[in-house]
Amino acid sequence: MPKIINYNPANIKEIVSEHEVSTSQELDAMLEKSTKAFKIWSVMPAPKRAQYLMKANAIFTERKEELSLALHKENGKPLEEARGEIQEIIDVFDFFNGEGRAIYGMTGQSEMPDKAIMTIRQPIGPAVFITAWNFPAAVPSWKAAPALIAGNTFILKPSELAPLSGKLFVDVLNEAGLPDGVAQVAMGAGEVGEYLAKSDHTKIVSITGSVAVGRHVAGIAAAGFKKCALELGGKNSTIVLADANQELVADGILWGAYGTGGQRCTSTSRLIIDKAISGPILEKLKTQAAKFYDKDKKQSAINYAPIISLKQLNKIHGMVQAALAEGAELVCGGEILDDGSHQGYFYAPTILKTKHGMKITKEEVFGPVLAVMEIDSTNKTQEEVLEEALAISNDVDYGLSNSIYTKDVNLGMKAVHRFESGLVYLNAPTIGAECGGASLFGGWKNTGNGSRESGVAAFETYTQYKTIAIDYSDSLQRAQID
Ligand code: UN1
Repeated sequence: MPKIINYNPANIKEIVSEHEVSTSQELDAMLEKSTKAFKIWSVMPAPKRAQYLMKANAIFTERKEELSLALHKENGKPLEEARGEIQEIIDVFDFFNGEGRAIYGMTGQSEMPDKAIMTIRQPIGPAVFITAWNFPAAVPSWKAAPALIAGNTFILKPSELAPLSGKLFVDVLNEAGLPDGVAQVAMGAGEVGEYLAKSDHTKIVSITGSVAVGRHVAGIAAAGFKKCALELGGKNSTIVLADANQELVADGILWGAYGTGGQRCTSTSRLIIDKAISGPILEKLKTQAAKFYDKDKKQSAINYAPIISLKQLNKIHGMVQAALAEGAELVCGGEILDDGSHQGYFYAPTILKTKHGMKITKEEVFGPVLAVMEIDSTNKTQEEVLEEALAISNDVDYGLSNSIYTKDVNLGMKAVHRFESGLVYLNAPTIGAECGGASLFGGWKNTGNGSRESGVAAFETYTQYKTIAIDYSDSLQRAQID
């Protein structure tokens, strides 16, 4: 029986967990169970469903430290960040549990007398979640909370690079007493996700991953007319105008570009900056970035995330090398951090001075690499500088998260409206999206297909509309005729 061995990427000698890969017979049994459980779960009143989820949230809260530690080990992100991720589950559940009383529909006005028209939202059926390794606990919760509260069941297929947190997440839900088969987990690589997505039992597919995987699975979903939610890559930028608070910019870029080792979909990978102020800011960034590791020992410090795998580490290094060959200038970093002990997969926080159009300014790196593009502001108004910066920012295939630093409210608001992305920040970094309510997560262009997660719009994925017309006139009323 093939096995998944889950290593700690910060200490590759440590095995965090082992999992059997689900066989096709096991997957078939899960799919059938999911359909059966849907019959029970979907007819339960939503406020009652919320009670189960509130119980689960009490367990998440109680076990926050234990779950954070497991996540810290399997993904390698600093414990503080892992705690933030478990907190994200708690926040998402808090929000959607309240929605158990608020999955609103609408009422309208009939064109005929004594007739009422209303539209309600109902669950769709079993869902399959295919998730990535960078947020192995929070992202499953973004999908599961709205899916469950709306009355759907699910099977989670976590990334084989970080499967433990997804399994623990589903375990907690079951411990909270969910009916058997409502929440399940399947283990394996891409083919397991594909098998589940293809099944006739599956009515919803939600994926967080690469554009290539998203395109492939979306094709499968489309052929089966299944609802499909995609949350794919990003090439996020921060624009910095000359009047920005420089300390704030340095702190924001440092966190945006190097938090989680640059392995967030929302990570800052491009800095578009007025040349008049780039010197001191790059100097600040260089000094701060150096604190993430010991240059002599080539070892990472405790507050810095490793790269998830050797394959990713080599890919990142390859992209940096290619950028240098294309004419980029190395400001700092550009090396694999290894003192010879091969303990973990760390990459030095890297800054490259680039020109817009180079490959590194267009393609997602998913690592701690910042491509800087300077705008010469000599004889230009700040408005003209902003125009140039926005043209560069928007000239990529992705549209997840962008930000701008300026104290000028007019220019700031202009940018907020003109960025082509689902998330936009003013005087804040591109990472750290909040959850719930009006805070929706998702992107434009190749980042997705318009679906949104973690906020109230997630119900677009997990419910279908039903319009009900009630004629109490006791006569035949013909629409559009009488
Ligand atoms: C992701 O990278 O896919 O906005 C999720 C953030 C986090 C979630 C990122 N709350 O940075």
